[in-house]
Amino acid sequence: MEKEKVAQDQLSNRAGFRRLPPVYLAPLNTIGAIDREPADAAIREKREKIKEMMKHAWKNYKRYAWGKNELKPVSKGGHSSSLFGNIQGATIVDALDTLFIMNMKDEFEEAQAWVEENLNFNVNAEVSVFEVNIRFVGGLISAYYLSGAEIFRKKAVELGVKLLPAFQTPSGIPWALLNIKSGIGRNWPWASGGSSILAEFGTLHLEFMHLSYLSGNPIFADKVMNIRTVLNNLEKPEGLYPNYLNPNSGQWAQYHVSVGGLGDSFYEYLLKAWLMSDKTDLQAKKMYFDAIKAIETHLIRKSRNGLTYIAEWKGGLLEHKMGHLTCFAGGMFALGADDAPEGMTQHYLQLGAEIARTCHESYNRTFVKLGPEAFRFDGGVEAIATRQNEKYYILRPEVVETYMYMWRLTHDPKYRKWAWEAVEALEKHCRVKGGYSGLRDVYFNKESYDDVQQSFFLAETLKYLYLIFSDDDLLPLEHWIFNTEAHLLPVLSRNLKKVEDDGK
Ligand code: DMJ
Repeated sequence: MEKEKVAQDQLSNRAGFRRLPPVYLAPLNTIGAIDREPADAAIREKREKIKEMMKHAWKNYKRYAWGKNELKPVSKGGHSSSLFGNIQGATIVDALDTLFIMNMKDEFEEAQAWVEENLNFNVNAEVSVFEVNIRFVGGLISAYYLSGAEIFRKKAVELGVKLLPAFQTPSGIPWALLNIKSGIGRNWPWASGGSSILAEFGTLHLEFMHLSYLSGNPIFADKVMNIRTVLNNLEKPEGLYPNYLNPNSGQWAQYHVSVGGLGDSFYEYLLKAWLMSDKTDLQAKKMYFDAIKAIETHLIRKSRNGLTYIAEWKGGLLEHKMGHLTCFAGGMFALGADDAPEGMTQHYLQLGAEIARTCHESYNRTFVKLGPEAFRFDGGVEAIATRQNEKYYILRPEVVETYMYMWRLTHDPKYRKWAWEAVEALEKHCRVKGGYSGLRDVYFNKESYDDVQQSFFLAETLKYLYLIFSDDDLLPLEHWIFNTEAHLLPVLSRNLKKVEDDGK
């Protein structure tokens, strides 16, 4: 009751809110969200194959795990992850926009019907604020902009309100975990000194800005702008952002810096906040370019044989390891290149290409041609996992995500070639009768399945692959921002009002 009251007070007490500038959204369902066949027959065929993969993943989820969060493709049942508490239907919400852009109308409609009838946030559930935001809030907002169906907007805002109590900490840096019934938050027990995690609280910005525009309530934007202010005001060691921040003191807790797990999408969201604001959010731009400059100085290295990699920084010492998660950074560097400080555009495009190459090597040096969770550059090895617990592949998207940006921005055919290699490897080693499964060891010549079809396989991996074999006018990058789960958020254009007025 107390939590409900706080949420209600926050929503009704509009007087004290700073007004947001008026923003005019693109007319729904217009800009490049409608399917178009590529002219080249060979490309069309490849794209069709990827759509068939989506059908296989969806059909089996529907048959064996409908309404559950994820599918167990080998044992053919539902898989529940503690990340969503007992919120259900992660695969359905994560898949919505992929179904839409692949023109899978019947499947989209059955997913929408499930959301209307069954998606329920009135549950006693402790959830990961980050995961629920990127998958559920992001997926619902994206489905709303693509389809115009009001239910998605309503559900996104309803969930956004449920997440607000997470911000009730002395610094306003949110808790990682929140019970969405009681409104009680806490941090991961393993996180250094009770800290919140940079990649988690730093990956709310895009969705929360849209929640404010979609609800007409600035509270969501205020919460994430406060996170921005706290981070901007803090002293940064060597210009770097540590992964751990204590929400009580508002101070860094441990000097561990990573562009992979625990840090990754914070940097991505700085860049995308700049792009999504139609390049008006100058603070985000500055923080992004300052951050990647420091990263380049302190974390990026070249191996003996010329592979560029991004290491992890621990209080000044480098661990020469790069995570699969870190591979998204190639696409990020390339996406931001155009707006780089003077003379640096080519440099960042090149850096993106080098990271793409390294990540491709990490795939190419395995038996299955899909990359491990982490690979190392020490002890005489390059781009190879040396520890048993780093050899798995869980259908992650980051490498094909980077190929997608590199393809769009350079049209170098090697990215389509590499993407196709990944498709063939997925078909050969991850496809099973009941869907797609992750692998326990990518160097082993006999598949050992982890028996999980991750929801991000449908949200991200298959979407990025499909886009690589589509024309550039399907979801043009100037109009759409992909959240970190590949959900689509339109640029909040400052010119649309003018266009509308001129058109009258
Ligand atoms: C996804 O949920 C998102 O891409 C997130 O940013 C990182 N982890 C997974 C995919 O690997």
